[in-house]
Amino acid sequence: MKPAIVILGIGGGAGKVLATYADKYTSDSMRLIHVDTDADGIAGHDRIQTILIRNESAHGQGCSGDQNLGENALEFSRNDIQKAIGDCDAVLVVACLGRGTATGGVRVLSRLIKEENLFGLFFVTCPFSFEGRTITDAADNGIKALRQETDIVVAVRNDTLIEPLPDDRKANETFVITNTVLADGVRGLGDLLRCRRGMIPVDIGNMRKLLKRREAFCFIGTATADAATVNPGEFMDTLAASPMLATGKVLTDADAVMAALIGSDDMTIGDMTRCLDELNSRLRKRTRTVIGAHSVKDARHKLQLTVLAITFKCRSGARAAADTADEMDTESPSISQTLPRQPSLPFHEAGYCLGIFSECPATMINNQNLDIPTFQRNEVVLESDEP
Ligand SMILES: Nc1nc2c(ncn2[C@@H]2O[C@H](COP(=O)(O)OP(=O)(O)OP(=O)(O)O)[C@@H](O)[C@H]2O)c(=O)[nH]1
Ligand SMILES: [Mg+2]
Repeated sequence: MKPAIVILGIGGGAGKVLATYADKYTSDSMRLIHVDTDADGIAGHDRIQTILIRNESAHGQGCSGDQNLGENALEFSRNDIQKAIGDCDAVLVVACLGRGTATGGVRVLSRLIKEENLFGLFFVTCPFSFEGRTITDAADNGIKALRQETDIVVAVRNDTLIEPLPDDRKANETFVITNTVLADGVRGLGDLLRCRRGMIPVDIGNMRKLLKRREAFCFIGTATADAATVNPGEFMDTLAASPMLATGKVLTDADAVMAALIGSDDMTIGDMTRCLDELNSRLRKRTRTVIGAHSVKDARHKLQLTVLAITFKCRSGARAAADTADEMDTESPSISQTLPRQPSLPFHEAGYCLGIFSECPATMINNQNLDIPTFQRNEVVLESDEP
């Protein structure tokens, strides 16, 4: 049968995440492909199809951080990759950005996925800050370029994977844990993709709108429960205790939440409703949500919930204020009554005031008004028909 979704890891870091995924999710039917320029990094796992690129610039020893080499290498092996993903209809690309193969190669993959008319979702990590500016800047630029070319980029900062862990945890164990959290993220995104055609389909259009060209970072949580005995409250407590969500109020503070509930075919409508209601009850009123649910045969009487809590890099003033008001409404109504009120200031009366308060002169340089229009300050993304 045609595999609907392919998980394609590119570069050394992604290979380790894929290997962790293959070990942990043994019964899942996703097809896994690992593409790398480094023979040593190739995930030697019998569930993972590998494509080792050896061209004149990458001789099987990696790209040593050179993104142009990475891009050329992927371009060189484009036919092999095309053949490997050809019969799927969605590709989940996993890439740890910052060095050569993945950062250069994702550009080629995003073009290829578009040309093949496939649905592409990019799951990328940004380097640990201790790796230094050169690598973190390379990853930042790579992610910016990728966001211009493709709609759905889900990014995780490696730093957020280790923040919850105690300082005295052994470094090698820490990497095992971070790769497990990332493998869970891959699983969750795969579930979201599976839910595109589920009972409650994930609204991909909405997901695209939320993430399009926007700097967003995500935190991943997962929980599993027995379908026969699930208690929605405990289920959600388990989710909230996942390593990346356990630090503070990640879930409640999220700007957007994407969630997929996958159950076996004996999942009841009652359990499904109660679990998703419980999840919604733990979010702010204004958190935007994309939620899907699906039942599958291979779920072995389990319910599996994955949540991506998404934070936009710069919250707009309006949104932050709305969130504060939200918090006051729901958490401490008495505070809102005691806070001093700032008198409201009128806006400029000119035909197009750009949301500037009266008596504040515009920032004019060389006869040009450099004040930023309100909608841009608020990071409002304008929808257009342009591809
Ligand atoms: N979370 C996690 N991140 C990793 C791991 N290994 C590497 N990374 C991250 O991935 C980034 C890129 O490293 P690689 O994936 O090895 O680079 P590459 O894409 O293979 O590029 P070249 O080695 O230059 O060919 C690093 O800077 C790290 O931030 C890992 O095991 N876990
Ligand atoms: Mg490498």
